[in-house]
Amino acid sequence: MKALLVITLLAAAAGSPVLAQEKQTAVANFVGEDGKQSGRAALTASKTGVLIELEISGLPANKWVAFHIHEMGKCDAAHGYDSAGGHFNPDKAEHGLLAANGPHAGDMPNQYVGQDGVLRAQVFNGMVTLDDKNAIRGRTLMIHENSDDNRSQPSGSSGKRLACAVVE
Ligand SMILES: [Cu+2]
Repeated sequence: MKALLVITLLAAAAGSPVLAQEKQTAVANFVGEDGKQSGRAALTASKTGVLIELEISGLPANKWVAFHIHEMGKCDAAHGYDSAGGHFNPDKAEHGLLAANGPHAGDMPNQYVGQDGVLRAQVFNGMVTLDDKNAIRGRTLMIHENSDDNRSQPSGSSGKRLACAVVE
């Protein structure tokens, strides 16, 4: 009888919306080149990947820019965000969504910055999770100054790192 009660309580806890939400969502606050907050992302896990909704201001207007997940969870503006390391690449693949032996799990399509210098996008990455296999919680989202050519090594000639956010 006691065992049955324990099982019932565990089941109730597992079904709790509060606990479920803790596992399935994350946020990331972007900092720009000057180290000041410049945007935000909301991340939601699904059965097959992670949806990333983002809005970032202060970017070069009317331009395609690269968007990646980088490996290390640190955004140090003073050193051009080198602190974030290379792309998140758990499978040791080549860089590039169109590369023969790619892509990195952290590779994602280029995004367009509007005339107001604001990037607004919803991007789905089916190669990662928030907390399970290929987890990205504790890693970084990165915007570069140029578009990614989707092929060249190691990072698609995407240039300087303009905005960085740790997934929390
Ligand atoms: Cu990058």
